Amino acid sequence: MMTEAEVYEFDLNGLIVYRNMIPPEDVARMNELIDADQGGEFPQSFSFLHLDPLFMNLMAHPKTLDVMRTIIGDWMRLDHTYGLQMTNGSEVRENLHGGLRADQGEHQYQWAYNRMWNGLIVVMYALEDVGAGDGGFVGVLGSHKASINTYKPPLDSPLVTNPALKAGDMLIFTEALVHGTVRWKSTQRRRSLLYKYSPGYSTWAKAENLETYMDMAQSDLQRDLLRPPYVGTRTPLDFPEV
Ligand SMILES: O=C(O)CCC(=O)C(=O)O
Repeated sequence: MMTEAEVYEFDLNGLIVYRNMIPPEDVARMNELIDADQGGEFPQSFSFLHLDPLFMNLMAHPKTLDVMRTIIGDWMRLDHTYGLQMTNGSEVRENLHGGLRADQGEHQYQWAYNRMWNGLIVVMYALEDVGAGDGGFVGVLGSHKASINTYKPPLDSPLVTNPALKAGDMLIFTEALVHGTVRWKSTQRRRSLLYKYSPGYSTWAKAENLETYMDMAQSDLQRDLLRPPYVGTRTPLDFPEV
């Protein structure tokens, strides 16, 4: 579970970074697998979960699930995954989106009974370094608790933060945070893997899209993470030791 200091930070900001989540040799292997799959193409958004058990294992990373237990609770499920990559030549649709109760109210952030309650949560792993000001992911710290949803700051506002990450780091944020993308400015490429998790009762993406991955799951834990949303008779995950 998250420490009190980590909960404080996530509550205050709506995002938190954990360092060194993927060992460098796995980062290198993942990049190789993705490069091989793309065969010289460089789509801005790509799928990867089917490419190798490494990616399915990352879905069930013990530390990540332990953190998500605090953020979502014991009945979490994988909602959907995709990769994002950019070069400084990529045409990026710069934007801010999300925010408290956006998307039919799904993007929620609330405290009740001494814990937080969340909707869709993004776990983003960097497979390449992101320097401050490189661009890519941006967020408005604290906006998951904003009282105004008719205004979003301009992208060049000092309220818009561009967190720095090293390859292998993990950035977690709630979709209730106002966030988005800006143009990539570094001469090195951006590449991130996004694993999005929901409470067990809800889904943001079409839940049936996950069916194709069931056969690739390596364990009951992975199969349980791939379950569609439901409540009655749902059992909590058998969490691995951290
Ligand atoms: O990382 C990015 O560029 C944006 C990600 C995003 O908008 C999202 O996960 O909803």
